[in-house]
Amino acid sequence: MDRNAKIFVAGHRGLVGSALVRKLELDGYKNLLLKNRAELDLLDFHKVHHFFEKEKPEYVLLAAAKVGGIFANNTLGADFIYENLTIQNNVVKSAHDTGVSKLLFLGSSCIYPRNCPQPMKEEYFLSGKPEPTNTPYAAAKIAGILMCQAFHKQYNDNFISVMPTNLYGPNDNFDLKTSHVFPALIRKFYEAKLNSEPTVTVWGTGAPKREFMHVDDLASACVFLMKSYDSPEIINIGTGVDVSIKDFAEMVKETVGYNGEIVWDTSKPDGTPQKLLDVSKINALGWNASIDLSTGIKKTYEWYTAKTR
Ligand code: GFB
Repeated sequence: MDRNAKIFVAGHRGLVGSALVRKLELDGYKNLLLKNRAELDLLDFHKVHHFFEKEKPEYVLLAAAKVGGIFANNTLGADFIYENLTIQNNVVKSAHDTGVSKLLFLGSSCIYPRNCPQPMKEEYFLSGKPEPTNTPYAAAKIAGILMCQAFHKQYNDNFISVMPTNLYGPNDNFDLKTSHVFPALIRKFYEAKLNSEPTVTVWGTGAPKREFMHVDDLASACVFLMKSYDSPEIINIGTGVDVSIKDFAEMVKETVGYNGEIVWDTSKPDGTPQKLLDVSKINALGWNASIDLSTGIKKTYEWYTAKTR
C-alpha cells in the first residue's frame, strides 16, 4: 500500500477501527477516509454507494459492525443479523462497483462450530453449527466471508477475510449489559474496589476458555495482511494462548488490587466451552502477536481509569 493511497476505514470510532487508524497513522499513511455515523449511514445503500463513487477509495478496511458480548448477542439477535448483513452488503457491493483494489473484511472466531476441535484451524470453517447464543451474529459474519469469496471467484476482486479472536483494548464498550467479559471485569473490579464492595459477581461457571488479544496486535496483523496476503481463504488472527474465565477473573482482580470475593452467577450462560484459534498460518507468513495477557490487562486498566477519572 502506497503511503498516499486513499484508505477508507469503516467503523473508525470502534475498538477495531480506532486501532487500525492508530496503526496506519503510526506507519505514515496520510490519506485516511473517516466518516462517523452522522456523516455516513452504512445501513443506507444509496448513501454508501454515492460515497464510494465520489471518494473512490483505493483500499477498504471493513471494521464497522454491530458487536457485543454474550448477553447482547443472546437477546438482540435480530439487530445483530440485520445490521451486520446490511453494512457488509452495502460496503462490499459498493467496493466492487467502484473498483476498490483491496478490501479487508473483519470476521470473528464465532464463525467456527460450537464443538470445534481445538485449536481451530481455518479448514474447520462450515464444518458444524455455531454456538446458539451468537448464531445470528455468526451467520452474518459467515455470509460476509462467503460474499468476499464469491466476489473473488466471479470478478477476481481482491477481498480478504480475517478471523480475529476475542479482542480488547482502548475504546472498547464498558457497558455492563452489552460488553464482552474483558471490559466488564475491568469495570466491575475497579468499581467494587472504589466502593469497598465485599463481592464481585462474574457470569457463568468460570470454566469456559477464551483467547484474548489486544486490539493493537490485531491492527498490526491487518496492516501486515493488507501488504502481504491476497487469498480469498480465511486467515485466523490470535495469540495462540487461552485462559479460563476463572483464571482471567483472578488476573483482573489482582491487577486492580481488589480484596473481596468473586461470586459466580451460574444463571448466566457460559457460551462456547473453548475458542482457541490455530494461528500457525499467519505465524508462518511472519506475523506474531506481541502483547501478552497480563501486560494487556494492565494497559487496558490504566486506559480505563484515566478515562473515567
Ligand atoms: O466475552 P463474552 O461476553 O462473549 O463472554 P463470548 C465470555 C465468557 O465470559 C462467557 C463470561 O462464558 C460469559 O458468561 N462472563 C463472566 C461474562 N462475567 C461476564 C460479564 O460480566 N460480562 C460478560 N459479557 N461475560 C462473544 C460472542 O461470545 O464473543 C460474539 O457473543 C463474539 O458473537 C465475541 O464472537 C468475540 O466470547 O462468549
